[in-house]
Amino acid sequence: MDYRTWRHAFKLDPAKDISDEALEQLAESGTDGMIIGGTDNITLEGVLDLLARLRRYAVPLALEVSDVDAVTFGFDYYFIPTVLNSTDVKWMNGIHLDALKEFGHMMKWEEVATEGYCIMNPECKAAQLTGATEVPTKEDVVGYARMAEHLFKLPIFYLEYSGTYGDPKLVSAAASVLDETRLVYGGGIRTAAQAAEMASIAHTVVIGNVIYDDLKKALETVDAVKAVTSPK
Ligand code: 1GP
Repeated sequence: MDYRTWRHAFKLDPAKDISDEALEQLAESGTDGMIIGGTDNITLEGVLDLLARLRRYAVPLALEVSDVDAVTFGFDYYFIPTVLNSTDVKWMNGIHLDALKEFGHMMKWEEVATEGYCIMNPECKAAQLTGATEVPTKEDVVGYARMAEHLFKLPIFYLEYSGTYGDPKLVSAAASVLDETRLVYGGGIRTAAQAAEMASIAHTVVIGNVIYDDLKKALETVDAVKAVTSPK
């Protein structure tokens, strides 16, 4: 299933342990895609382990690249984050240039999608790492969304609240200015109701940490999202 139609995705952290039983339940839950990605201690070994254990299922798999040394063949998609509100150009295009110089000749561009990240929670690891230390205002969010769609023509605008539940009004503000670019929401979803709320505003909803804290609750988000009509 093409990532441009995903409504629900689970994000698995290769640095965290998870049982085969849990992986099976997640992969067969009806979710539209599984994203492998994290911030700390991402190793090729960890990525390969999840890839090998998930590839037996039909669910599409995407690698969200955070460390070039942990990239491998075998995924359906490669999501490349560029942090629009980072204060360090390294996280916007720096490591990207290094990666392209080394691997550009062997990339299959139809498998690659760039995600314009707007990091909303300055406490999260990704914010600390990339220097996204100021909370973007509503005007900032709208500006970044327009930047993603109109200036950079990115396929994905990712509002990243990682670890905290976002403000639906702010997410709506981003949604209201996007036509072509997909709005992906991630962060702090711990219940089916929260998943449904964000799915009524964003095109794709990403479920992360609750997988490791409360698998049952994580699985409940799938039907909750599917029950909601996708925004335009
Ligand atoms: C993290 O957006 C995802 O990159 C999901 O966030 O872990 O808070 O669910 P949570």
